[in-house]
Amino acid sequence: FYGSAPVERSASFSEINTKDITYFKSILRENNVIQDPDRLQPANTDWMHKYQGSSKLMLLPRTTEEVSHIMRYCNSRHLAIVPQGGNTGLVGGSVPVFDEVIVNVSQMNKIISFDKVSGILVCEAGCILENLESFLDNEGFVMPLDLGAKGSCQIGGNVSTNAGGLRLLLVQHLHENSSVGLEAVSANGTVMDMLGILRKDNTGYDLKHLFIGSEGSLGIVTKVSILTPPKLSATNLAFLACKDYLSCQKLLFKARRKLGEVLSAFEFLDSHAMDAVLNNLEGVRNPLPPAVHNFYVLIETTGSDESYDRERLDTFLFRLMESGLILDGVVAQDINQVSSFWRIREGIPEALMKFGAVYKYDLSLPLEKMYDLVDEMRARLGNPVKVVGYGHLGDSNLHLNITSPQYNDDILAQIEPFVYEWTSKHRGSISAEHGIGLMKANKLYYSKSPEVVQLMVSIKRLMDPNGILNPYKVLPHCLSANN
Ligand code: FAD
Ligand code: 2HG
Ligand code: ZN
Repeated sequence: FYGSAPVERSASFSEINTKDITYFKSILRENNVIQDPDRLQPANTDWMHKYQGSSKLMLLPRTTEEVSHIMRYCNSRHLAIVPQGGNTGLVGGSVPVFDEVIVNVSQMNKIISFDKVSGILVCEAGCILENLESFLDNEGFVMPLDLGAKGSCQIGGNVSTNAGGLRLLLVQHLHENSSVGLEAVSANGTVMDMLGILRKDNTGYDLKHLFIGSEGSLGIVTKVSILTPPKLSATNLAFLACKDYLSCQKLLFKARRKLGEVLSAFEFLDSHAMDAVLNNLEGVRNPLPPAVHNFYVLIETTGSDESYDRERLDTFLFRLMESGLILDGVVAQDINQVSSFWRIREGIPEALMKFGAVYKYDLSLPLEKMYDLVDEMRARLGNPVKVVGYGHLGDSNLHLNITSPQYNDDILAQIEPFVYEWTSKHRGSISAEHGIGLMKANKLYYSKSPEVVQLMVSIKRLMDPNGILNPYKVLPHCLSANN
């Protein structure tokens, strides 16, 4: 595995035998016990085609009770498990490392309830994000998160990775959304109901937070309740060009002051990301031809007063064009243009994959330093490696992507540990939103103190004493519960 120290299969885990298969067939529908290699292959391979497991078994439970039976049995047999949702994770967390049993909750995809007064949605963990978005759209509400992977990722996966995404400025982090509740099944099969649909509930430890962002290492999330805001009628999207990174920063500063509460997204991409999208994705065209600019920014506003919000944005953009902070720009005139602008930003990961191998770094860094890392990396690596910078500027979240025709140890040695040391030196985080997974399990110390890592290990040992849940992930390998 590139990007992680070699890891050995833990001898504490059993191997699947025919009795196990018979048991699983007795508690699940027979066609939800998958042994067919053709169906296992995509579940063993991650979205980037970087991590490859060799699981011989995937289970598709349909109810919390079925998940509970699976866990109880696997725990007693010491069978390791990988919880899997849409398998869009970018850190090697959602696929087996060896022969772990894949437990995929995609069949648990029902909406349980929606309260139009409170805006609280309760659903099963396997609901696909885009389906929830469409459901809520019909009800006049929106999901409080949005990501490029919405067509495949599941709400259980989103909660388990504490996914951020494109509209964190408008909505809150899942940890802050006052009504995110969940139901989870622990390693020994116990069902924990923390679904809470109340805005206020100070009855002791708020344990749902342990599951938000724990990447399947503490339990399987089976249901989610989430506070959804009403859909506001006035959305505007501008696609802008800037001459340098400093101008992007100044633009953010001014957008925060002048657009204030209606500013719902502020994304940036450099010319290398733009090139990748224009050259590698079908049907995408440059909204600002003919010039090629160094940086592009997407600004979205979301409010309730259509004409006032539009005027506010137009005045803001006009002044910045006059002052030279923006070199060129266009505001989307209709829904098709809105999606074509978003397609450019959301399509970057897919476009980069066409170059071959992609080394991905998802970093939180102080805004003013963020792009220095991209420049330094470019100088360090030289040609023909492509170094691309883009991300959620409004959240100080850089996506540094480096592409080469194949994964290569020499390139990796040029990137790591440099990138982690650089991030740590600037007091950044080595994972802003994608999580730790397998890729960064041994890198945790760059962002967390030894005392905090030790506490994480103690919690893992308490909740999963046999270490069956997503082994080799999240925690440094030498400290994993099964060691
Ligand atoms: P998976 O990939 O299946 O799993 C991810 C992790 O969660 C694994 O560790 C898995 O074991 C665990 N898990 C999954 N389901 C459960 C469950 N029910 N219970 C317990 N553990 C579970 N991420 C962002 O934060 N912001 C973005 O903007 C963003 N954009 C993306 C764009 C693209 C094109 C792609 C491919 C990925 C993007 N991601 C982004 C990363 C990824 O989509 C998110 O992390 C997403 O939340 C993962 O959901 P999933 O259902 O695919 O989970
Ligand atoms: C995004 O913001 C995703 O597009 C993916 O978080 C970022 O692929 C990446 O590096
Ligand atoms: Zn992102």
